[in-house]
Amino acid sequence: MGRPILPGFHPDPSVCRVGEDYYLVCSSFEYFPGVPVFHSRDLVSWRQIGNVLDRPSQLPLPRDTEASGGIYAPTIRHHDGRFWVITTNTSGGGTFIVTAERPEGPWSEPAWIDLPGIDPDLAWGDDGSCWAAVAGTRIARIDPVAGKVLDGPFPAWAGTGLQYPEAPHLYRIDGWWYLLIAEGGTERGHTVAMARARTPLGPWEPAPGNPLVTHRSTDKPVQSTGHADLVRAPGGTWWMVLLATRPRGRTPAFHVLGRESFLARVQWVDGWPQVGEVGSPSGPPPAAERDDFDTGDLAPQWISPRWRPDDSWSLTERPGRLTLHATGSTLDRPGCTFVGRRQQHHDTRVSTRLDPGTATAGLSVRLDEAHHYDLEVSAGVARVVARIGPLRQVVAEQPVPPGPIDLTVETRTDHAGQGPDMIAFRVAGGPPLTELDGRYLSTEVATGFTGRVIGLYVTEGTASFDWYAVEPRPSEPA
Ligand code: 6LW
Repeated sequence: MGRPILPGFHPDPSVCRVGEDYYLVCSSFEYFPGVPVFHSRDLVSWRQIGNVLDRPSQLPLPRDTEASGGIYAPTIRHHDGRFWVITTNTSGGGTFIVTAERPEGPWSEPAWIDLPGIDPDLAWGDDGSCWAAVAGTRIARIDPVAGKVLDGPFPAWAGTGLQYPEAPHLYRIDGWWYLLIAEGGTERGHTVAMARARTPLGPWEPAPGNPLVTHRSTDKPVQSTGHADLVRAPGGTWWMVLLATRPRGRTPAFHVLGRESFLARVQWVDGWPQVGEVGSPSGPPPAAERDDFDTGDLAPQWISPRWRPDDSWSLTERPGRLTLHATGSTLDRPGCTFVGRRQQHHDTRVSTRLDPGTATAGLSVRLDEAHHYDLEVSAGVARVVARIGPLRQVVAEQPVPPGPIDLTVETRTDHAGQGPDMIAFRVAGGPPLTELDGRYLSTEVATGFTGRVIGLYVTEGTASFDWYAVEPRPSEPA
């Protein structure tokens, strides 16, 4: 079937290598902290080691930042003994560069740069000149430290004529400047294409084999392949990371995990890359995860929409628990206290032990403010609430005893293509209160660039959570 290297909402991957170590970043949109950083030794197994943007001074997201606004496609490079990330805050400030000595951080404050456009790239010439490319495609010579455009931007190769030429990356290889882009838009028509020139200013010669990658109009289980970056392994082999989706269920299929990161082998033939199968059947199998909230800080996987005010959460108020304080907002509006992790597997069970006290709190499967299913406890009653577009409804209710209670959501996708995607909700390990069709929490319904996040929330009062556990279910095919 083709396994992702980073399942769940991890789009727009960019990768670099330092010695034997690979580092990868991807887009984070309206979530804080932003731009997750991963480490790998083999390009297949990745571990998140931090977030590039972990302070509000680096990630000023207005409270009304739209879902799928915020941080678009970053590029990570290692140059001159430092790591460099260039990305765009589409909700304020535009494009900026941050640097770090170590990829886990701390990363610098932003150097904002007046270079309109998304999907910025950074590349250095043999003479030390630094070039930035943006979607469109336009290329400028820049001073990456001062955040200044020195020359340009100049128009560059903008693809074979498909819509949305974007995601440019420049590489200096064997005396050429190669320009890799995505075309066709991030949906089913997505492609990867390439051109080369002797200077960053052209003239550009398109690859004879364009598109280098596309799954459009095929029945492959991995779709929307595009937005790629290349990396050379120490032994001289080349690899591509790129985004793709895994639509499932009855036609037209839906994808519920957002755009995920995949790997493909690259071989150079007559000066151009040829790209192998996207997605490794031998990749790491889905792994269980558990957080007992016993550490001093939240693990880097925990994300919150827009901002996570210091007074909204605590790991010390009740040691060994995550305590959340309501802010006055709800999951239907920006500003709610919500701490979650990306849903990474089609078939998974996510559980938590909630001590609700007198609060209204629970476990939510969230795509955005207008698309979420919530299993919550309030005043001795557990209920399932469905918010789908303009509609909000309590779907099931059940009385529960006072004190800590286990909440579970189970997701189940129909891999045979006959039926819907299901989400079941249980309290205290009992039978499901109800099952809801998960296709309403898909990108095809909600639109946007993110994917599902399953998280802990409170809308009234103060509640604490003892642990959070993810168990991928065995039905997940490779
Ligand atoms: C983006 C663009 C894209 O920055 O989607 O798939 C946009 N590619 O390159 C948001 O991820």
